[in-house]
Amino acid sequence: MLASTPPLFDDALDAPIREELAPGAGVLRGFALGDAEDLLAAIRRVAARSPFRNVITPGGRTMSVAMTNCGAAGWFSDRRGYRYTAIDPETGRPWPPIPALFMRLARGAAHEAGFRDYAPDVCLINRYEVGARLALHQDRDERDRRAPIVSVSLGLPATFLFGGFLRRDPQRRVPLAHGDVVVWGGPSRMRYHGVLPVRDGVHATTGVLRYNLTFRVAR
Ligand code: MD6
Ligand code: FE
Repeated sequence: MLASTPPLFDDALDAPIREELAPGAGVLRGFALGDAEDLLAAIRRVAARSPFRNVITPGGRTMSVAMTNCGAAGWFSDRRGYRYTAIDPETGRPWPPIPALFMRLARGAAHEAGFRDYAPDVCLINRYEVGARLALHQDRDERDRRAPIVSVSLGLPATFLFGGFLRRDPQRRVPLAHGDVVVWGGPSRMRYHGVLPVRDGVHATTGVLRYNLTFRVAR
């Protein structure tokens, strides 16, 4: 676990440098860079089967972030609440399987951060247009709240808000760029976090969009 291992100071210049955010949480800068184009192609294939949609919160607000999922279950929300479903409510069919590349990347990143044998069963895919944001929240709908979340940023940069265990705790602002991976588990798993509104810009690969993959052990 990140919490119990000393920091690794890699000699190799091309090795990702781990930036610890808190015990159990860290950023692997550029970890997904080499796979970025293939990841985006895989996202398009998933979205061809389970399209991006802007779900409604239980409070009745439409989320600015568009979402889809792959895996044995997917995260969904409507007026009845937040939950994981085995069937995509929009298509009536199971969510597409997690692409092999996604699994390799998620396992590799978790391993790099000290979490062995990571076996996510859900990958939530978020798509941010300019101005889209994710309000401060805890990821608390998963059964296993110790297993890490692996979070992959693609496209336009964003500012990740990284807080404490209470909503009112102060937050750090963590810039996340194309290819950065955040691993988030152990004692930090229940920290509040969010994403500031994505700023205007154009990314060479994704244009005016930011994508984020978050892998979870949900069921
Ligand atoms: C995002 N990420 O970066 C949204 N949750 O687009 C999350 O909500 C998140 O990045 C838990 C752990 C890492 C994350
Ligand atoms: Fe989250």
